[in-house]
Amino acid sequence: MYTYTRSSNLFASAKKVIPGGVNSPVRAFKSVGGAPIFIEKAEGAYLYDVDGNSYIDYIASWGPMILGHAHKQVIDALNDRAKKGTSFGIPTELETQIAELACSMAPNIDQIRFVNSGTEACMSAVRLARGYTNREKIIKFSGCYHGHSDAFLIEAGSGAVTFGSPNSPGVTSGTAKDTLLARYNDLENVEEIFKANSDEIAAIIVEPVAGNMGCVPPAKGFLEGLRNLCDRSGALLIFDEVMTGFRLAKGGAQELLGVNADIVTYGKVIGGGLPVGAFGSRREIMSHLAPEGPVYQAGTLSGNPLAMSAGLATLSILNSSPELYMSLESKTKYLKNEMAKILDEKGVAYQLNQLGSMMSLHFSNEPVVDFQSASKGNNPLFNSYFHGMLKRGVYLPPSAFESYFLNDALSYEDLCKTLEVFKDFLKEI
Ligand code: KE4
Repeated sequence: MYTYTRSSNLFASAKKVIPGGVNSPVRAFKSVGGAPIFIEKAEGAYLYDVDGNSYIDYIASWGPMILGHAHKQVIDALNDRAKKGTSFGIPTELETQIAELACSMAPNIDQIRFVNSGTEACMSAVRLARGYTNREKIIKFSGCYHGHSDAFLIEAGSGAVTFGSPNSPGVTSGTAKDTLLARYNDLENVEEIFKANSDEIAAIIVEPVAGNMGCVPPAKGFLEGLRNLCDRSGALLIFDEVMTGFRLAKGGAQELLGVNADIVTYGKVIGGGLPVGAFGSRREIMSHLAPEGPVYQAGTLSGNPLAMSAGLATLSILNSSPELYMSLESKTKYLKNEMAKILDEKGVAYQLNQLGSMMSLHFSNEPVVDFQSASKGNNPLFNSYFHGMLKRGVYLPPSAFESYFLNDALSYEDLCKTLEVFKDFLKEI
């Protein structure tokens, strides 16, 4: 039986000095109830909390830890680099090395600029698109999350929805008027918005595979339709690949789905577990960025040598092991298919969405194809599922509006253990 004494004491102390006791809202278990556990360490596919409990990890730090935790080559790269100093605010060769590698892995990107988070990457990509097109409005999709920059907190997905405040206080009406909301997988809706705002739209920003309302793959023709709308109107198409980049394939969703964006944003995997975001595009667009062009964007720790060394080690491994993606997808499909068999036997209404190494389970009898359908899930059942798995040693995302991220260190034995735990939980309901 798992006990959480030390975690609950640490949570009480944390709440005194950190708002809500966490540095990112979704970690606080607000959506699923209860109190978060505190992690002592992680290795491979396993998390170890401060009370000595271990967990099979299915969030992988919300995506970055695709190789598993404390991967030897990543840790060695960090150790070697740290001895040379941690930050200079002066260019290093490392930045060029990871930029060259990222541009070689991702389709249609000539240049890339590194920042410190996915939010910064998406915020900067929108500013670049506005500066390049000299237009002000953007289209985003309900249920998609692009970080906590003001322009995106207009019925965002992920934490903002889980947190129950889709339109965050502090976002001005002036900002909100330039963000137009569309329905994911609804091309007609996007066309209507273009008609109503024709030459004012600077960009569409979209998660090419949505991961912040659960895992919601694009409907057939959806991304191609967005591409055509942008080509016809002169708006730019921004793929937010913070989750999917270097995860769904070496070239991310662009490669897997065969649709090219104009600007692509990255985060998570590209930093190998350290704070890194990035955005890339063809040279003609990126040349608008300072110091070459007039669109300003900057950051003290952008391209930080430690973060770059973890990212470079991670991308190098991914780049040299294409079989890793097939193996990850097979493991994810196995987990999904076996969970489906168990749920069918139990007679529970469910939807299992999956693409590559991303998946999500929704207790609903309606296909989950957008934010509205994702919101119809049986949340109380989801919450008991989350806690039922947690207390049996399986750590899932603490929200029905998130995706599972499988990592390469997961073995089929871990997956079978997870399925046994799942069967045991279902006996409770
Ligand atoms: P960060 O600023 O959190 O590094 O990235 C923002 C972001 C941008 N775009 C997409 C598609 C994202 O999923 C994210 C962040 N993802 C969430 C999890 N759904 C991060 C977890 C958290 O907020 O703590």
